[in-house]
Amino acid sequence: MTSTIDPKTIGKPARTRRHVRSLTGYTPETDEEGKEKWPKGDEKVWRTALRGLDTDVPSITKSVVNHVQTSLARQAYNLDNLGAYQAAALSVRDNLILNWNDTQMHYTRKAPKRAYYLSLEFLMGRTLDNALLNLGLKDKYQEGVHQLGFNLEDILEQERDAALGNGGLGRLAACYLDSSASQELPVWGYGLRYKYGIFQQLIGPDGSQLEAPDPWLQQGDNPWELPRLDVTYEVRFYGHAERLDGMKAIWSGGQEVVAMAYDTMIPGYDTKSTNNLRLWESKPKRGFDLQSFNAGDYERAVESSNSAEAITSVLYPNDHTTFGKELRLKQQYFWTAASLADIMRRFKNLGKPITEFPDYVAIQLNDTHPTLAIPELMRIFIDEEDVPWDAAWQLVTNTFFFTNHTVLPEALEKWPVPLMQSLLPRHMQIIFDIHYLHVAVEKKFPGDRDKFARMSLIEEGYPQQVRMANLACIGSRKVNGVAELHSELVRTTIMKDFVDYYGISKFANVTNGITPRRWLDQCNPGLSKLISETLKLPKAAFLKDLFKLEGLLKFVDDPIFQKKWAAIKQSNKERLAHYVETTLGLKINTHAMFDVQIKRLHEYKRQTLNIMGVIHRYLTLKDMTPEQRKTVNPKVVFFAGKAAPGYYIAKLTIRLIVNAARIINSDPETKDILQLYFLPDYSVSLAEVLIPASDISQHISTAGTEASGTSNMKFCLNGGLLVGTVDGANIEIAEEVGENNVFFFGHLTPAVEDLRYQHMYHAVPIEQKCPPLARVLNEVSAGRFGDGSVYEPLLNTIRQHDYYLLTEDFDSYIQALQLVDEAYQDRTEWIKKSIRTSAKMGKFSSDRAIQDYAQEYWNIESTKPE
Ligand code: NBG
Repeated sequence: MTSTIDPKTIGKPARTRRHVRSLTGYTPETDEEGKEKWPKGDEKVWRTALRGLDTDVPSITKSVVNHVQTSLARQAYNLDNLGAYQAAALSVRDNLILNWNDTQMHYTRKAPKRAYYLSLEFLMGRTLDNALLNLGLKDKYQEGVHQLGFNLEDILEQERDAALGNGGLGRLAACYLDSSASQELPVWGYGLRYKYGIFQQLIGPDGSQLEAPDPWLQQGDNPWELPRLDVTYEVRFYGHAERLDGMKAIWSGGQEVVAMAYDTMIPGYDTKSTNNLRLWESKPKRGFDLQSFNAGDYERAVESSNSAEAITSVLYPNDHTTFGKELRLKQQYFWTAASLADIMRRFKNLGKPITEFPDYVAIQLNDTHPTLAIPELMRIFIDEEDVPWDAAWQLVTNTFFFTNHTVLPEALEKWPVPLMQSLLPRHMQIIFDIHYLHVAVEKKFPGDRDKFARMSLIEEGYPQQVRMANLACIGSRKVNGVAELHSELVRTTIMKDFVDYYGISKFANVTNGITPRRWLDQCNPGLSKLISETLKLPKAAFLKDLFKLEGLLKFVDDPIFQKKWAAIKQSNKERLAHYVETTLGLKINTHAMFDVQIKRLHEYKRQTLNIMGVIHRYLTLKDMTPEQRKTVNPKVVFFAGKAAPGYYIAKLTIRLIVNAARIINSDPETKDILQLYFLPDYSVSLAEVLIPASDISQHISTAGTEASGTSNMKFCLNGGLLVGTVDGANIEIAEEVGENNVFFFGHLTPAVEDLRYQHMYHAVPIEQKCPPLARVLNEVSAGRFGDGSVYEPLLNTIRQHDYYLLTEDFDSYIQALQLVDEAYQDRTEWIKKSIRTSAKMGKFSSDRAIQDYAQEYWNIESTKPE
């Protein structure tokens, strides 16, 4: 024995690990006659020992109890709801893994063209309930856990949301995974496994939003993921790129970190197909930096491991904004590099020539966040695969597809050239090379230098910036927006020059969709059951083909059906009231109309318009006599949503809502007819309680700003009506359900630009322009809802410039709300509208949206394991 160690061995594994692939991607070898060989031991012994799915109650209880005993090391004596959740989850996961294994094996054997959905966000919510539904085992597990002394509902409540996303963009990605698996399409998701997802929102004593880290992994093991120690790639940052002959280069030096895969099973509904969501975690390549250690600098040595781990430590809590943060750029490259390395390895296993890459691989870029995949694939083709530049560009532009999710100018990603040059020197070269190739544009539009400047990948300035949307556009085969109006705006504004250059056919639309499994059956089981009974169809029929809901139109005038429909809405309102009472200790009038606005806090979404409307209503009620008040339709207004931690105005809006709620809810004159709630910590799970309970929901963005919206579809599917502007998917919803079933107001998109110009250069004082709104602002200023001076910066956004045009839309908004009140008085007519609305939601299933992508973009086909 010796007490010294050889520094060369520090950080190295004791034994080198063999690269043994577990789980996915194995195919059997064949003998000389082409018969498949059993790989090891006695085939018979193996076959009798292999297990199948647990689908009957006794095997389910057995499996749950086995997990209690072994995986959890517990007994019936000390098993609480959390333990029961964990055991049930592990047991369900066993089933998922079997299906997942078969599906992956099937893909490997069949080698179909696959699509990869690259998204920096996947807002999955809870998994257990969805897995049970998709496996068709909900009733069995209900019975099984009941026999073990538990209640399934309580167990489901134990699960923490996986909240690796900010809002609509991340939830859309989650819905698309569900639809891909449900339609047996070979689609994988690729993202990052953040240690902390979107922050937990708390409300402080003064009504402000406070942020705490999201503890989603703190329950111990996450049963829904498989750490894949055998799937790792090295990712380089910094260093230098040395050009060789031609377009090739060698990139070396710098820092290398390791990406390790975590796989999450994505079960399809009513099918064995179970797809994969692969999330990458960053790790240091070595435990620490040996050179620093040898030089006696222990702290520096550990730093490098910290900096590697930092890459996937936290989801950026911004939506619609990106700052030039180095760590964010590192996240984007880390994720795209690992994903492409993985995709390339899988492609190479097929043994096909590299020129066939786009015949086997389609990659969807979810917004500009994964755009670095374009220069990265160029780098792989050119530097590693020896593909000539033009051929490589041809392959790349046949592989990628790009979805744009916003036209807000502040949301278009740009990265400073110096930052990119230092972090990704080789990619910066490639981007410049693509840029020079761009002279073709000059040829097509000779002399139009402005056009060329607008289309350039580089924005001039100090510093120069790389425009990611332009790069995503030229590197992709197709570009799409997410609702008709939005796609039209993409074509006529941010991508106009590219439309002139490439022609219109490259720029299309795929209207967003939502999964009816989670957003109808799971969140509203009562309604799903009623629909099934009424249509005399098994649930699967309409959960797989949402157009079947049209059958409900026949029952619109049936008083018995109307009554049942209304009873379900009522019980969902009571469920929400119960939630608010148990979590916040507040009592809600469930006979009032429930009016809901839930989404990220953002000026363009105009929660401010809503709260000003509520205050206006309050002031109007206060002006009434007690007799007049008796005739008023009681209303409860709910808000929920998070503000980006650095978004001052959005946070002030929350503060105003919370403080207005305190005053309004405690005013004895009005509290029976108007209540206001801000529900903290909005999440997928909270949405599942709120959405089925709403009578009316608000989607009131300034026209032309909300690309689509997806909660609007969820509310309508659950029989809630919509008050909104002529924006995003609201328009298509109205087209489907008929304009007399929605409440539209406000200026239209073409007017917005002129109005903003007027506000800028010919401003009319708010007192003249919109006296009722001026009164509301004055009351807030005067301190009616606590210290008015706090709100001045928020109020001034309306008084000065009013970029989001509240003063222009306030009057018509108040009128629309009045129409809502009047319509609600005629309850039968309201219920009819509600039924008609749900019945016409077929178009908004994410199954339809995914089929659009699969057929029109990716060119992939359904295929399922035996
Ligand atoms: C959001 C839009 C929404 C849209 C979702 C999903 C971003 C950048 N965009 O209107 O604001 O519904 O994307 O497409 O998060």
